[in-house]
Amino acid sequence: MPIMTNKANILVIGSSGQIGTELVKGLKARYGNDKVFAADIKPQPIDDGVVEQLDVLDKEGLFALIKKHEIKEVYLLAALLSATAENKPLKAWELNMDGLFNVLELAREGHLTKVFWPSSIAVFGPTTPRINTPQTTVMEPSTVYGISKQAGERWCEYYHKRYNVDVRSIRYPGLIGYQSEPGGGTTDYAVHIFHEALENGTYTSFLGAETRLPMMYMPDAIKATIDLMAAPSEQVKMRSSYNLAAMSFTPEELAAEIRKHIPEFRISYAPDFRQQIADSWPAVIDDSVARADWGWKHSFGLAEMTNDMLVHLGKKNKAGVLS
Ligand code: AKB
Repeated sequence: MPIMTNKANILVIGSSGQIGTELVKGLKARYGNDKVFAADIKPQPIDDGVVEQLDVLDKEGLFALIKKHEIKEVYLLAALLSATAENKPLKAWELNMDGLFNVLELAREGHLTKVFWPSSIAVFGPTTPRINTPQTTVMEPSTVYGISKQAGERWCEYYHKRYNVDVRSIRYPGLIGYQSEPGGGTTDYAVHIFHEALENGTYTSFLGAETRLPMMYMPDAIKATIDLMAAPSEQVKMRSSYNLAAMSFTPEELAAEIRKHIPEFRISYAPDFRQQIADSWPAVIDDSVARADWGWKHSFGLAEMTNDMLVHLGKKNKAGVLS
């Protein structure tokens, strides 16, 4: 049974990705199966519904889908993440910016009432304070992904101020979940490590042992996203994007936490080009503004997240390492 009724029809674009896979389930649980529609450029089958094929760069196709399902709210998750974007800078700029413009324009034209667009800790750069990075601070991103997110934030704020578009956003930290694979980010190691620990007992990290980054367990991220979109408009004071935090750890600290469950687990380090990206990002985020404005609160720290990941992945693991 859905928790809430009388909600507008919702479209999740990028529904087959790391966040989309879990967000569709979370939205259906909150608002009901019949209210939530999924679309992706490469649709993956889901248990309880159809996934439409959609390239968000095709504005006419997007508009047709919005009309077909009487969509009023869009969660736009289609994007190239930090590591992939470094290999395809122009493609990343096109997808990350034009996809956003297509959705913002449909909202400006009055076809949508609310838009969610994800930003990232990648909006910060090497000149940003790395510890307790404030909501408002120096932002000189050095990656294509970060530049696109920084520009996107400015455009979201602009569309809100100039056209009254109700657009809301979160600067996601690295996200960790057991239901979906990450796709091309710098923080992906924190998901891969669990799979490798359970399957092989070893993992080679592409970030160095002491690289501290902000991270969040997926159930917290999904709850934050849905809660932000459900918050009364006057509580959403930041129309660029909100800092959001739950935990910060290094690969070494994560490995030590995994070893509490799998004592024989071993980690080694072979940093690659993603090290430079990680080094340009904050280590610890100050999210007090989100907590004050719309009541954000995380539930999972390092120990709780690690335990939950291993329980869920362990159950799926044929070798039954944890059972
Ligand atoms: C990435 O690593 O690119 C993403 C992000 C922090 O936005 N997970």
